[in-house]
Amino acid sequence: MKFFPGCMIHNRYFGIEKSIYYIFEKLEEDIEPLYNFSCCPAPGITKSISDKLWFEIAKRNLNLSDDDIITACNGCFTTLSEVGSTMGREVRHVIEYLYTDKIKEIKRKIAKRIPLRVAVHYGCHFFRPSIHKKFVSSEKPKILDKLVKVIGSESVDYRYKFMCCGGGGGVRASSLEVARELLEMKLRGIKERNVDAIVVICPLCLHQFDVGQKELNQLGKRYEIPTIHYVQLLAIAMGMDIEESGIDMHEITPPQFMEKLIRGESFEEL
Ligand code: 9S8
Ligand code: 9S8
Ligand code: COM
Repeated sequence: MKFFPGCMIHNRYFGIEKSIYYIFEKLEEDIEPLYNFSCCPAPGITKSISDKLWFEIAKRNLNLSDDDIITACNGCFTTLSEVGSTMGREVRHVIEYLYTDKIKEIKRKIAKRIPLRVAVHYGCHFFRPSIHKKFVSSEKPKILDKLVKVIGSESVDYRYKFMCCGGGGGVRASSLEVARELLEMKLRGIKERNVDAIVVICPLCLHQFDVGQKELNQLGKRYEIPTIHYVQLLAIAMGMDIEESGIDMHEITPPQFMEKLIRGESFEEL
């Protein structure tokens, strides 16, 4: 299996990459980096400029290896799985892989439970459009809610749970005001439910929730909800050092959250 990190994980959120290697080692599954990759290219931006450019660059990335490819970014998953399907190649999102192939194994490899109340955010490209995402419900997916439960956390529903975070499709890059408005709609719904954290499965969603809250706070708002990629949370639950997960590089890291991550709940306490 080859891991395709894409631009954001490779350059900014490498704790996500480290977490994946840690998880795969614990699961005794082989995984290697895909060398010489370029931007996938991003579906919301490149595809809207040129279908052909989008297709050809994705094809080059896929042709770098004959192995199965796995990704932890929703945008990369959309591009590579859609182009891959025309070439007879299967590309998987790590969350779908962990849920479908490894959920029992994960249960056995948890070193400490992490009892948090969390708001999960799927992100558009994981489950839409339904014609390309047949493995999951495009109306009301449950995969992530169930994966969160496996590590001892509780997933709570909130307003606009299945709405876009406002970061993708070039919105954050081209129109920060619109991106902020969408983000705040989500954040208000999440804040009402009084959660410990937001759990995402895409580095751009992570960026939008984390850096986006900091930007809102600079405008006089008050949001302090930490955001974490599911693989970071899982790696910590499997025993990885919190520093390795890269969470301390995120903007919003309230001490009480960090403590809960470190402490967890060992099985003896249960
Ligand atoms: S690569 Fe370049 S911009 Fe991005 S992170 Fe995920 S989607 Fe694919
Ligand atoms: S939601 Fe709507 S387009 Fe997306 S996948 Fe990640 S970034 Fe957040
Ligand atoms: C979002 C990717 S994960 S893109 O901005 O829509 O291309």
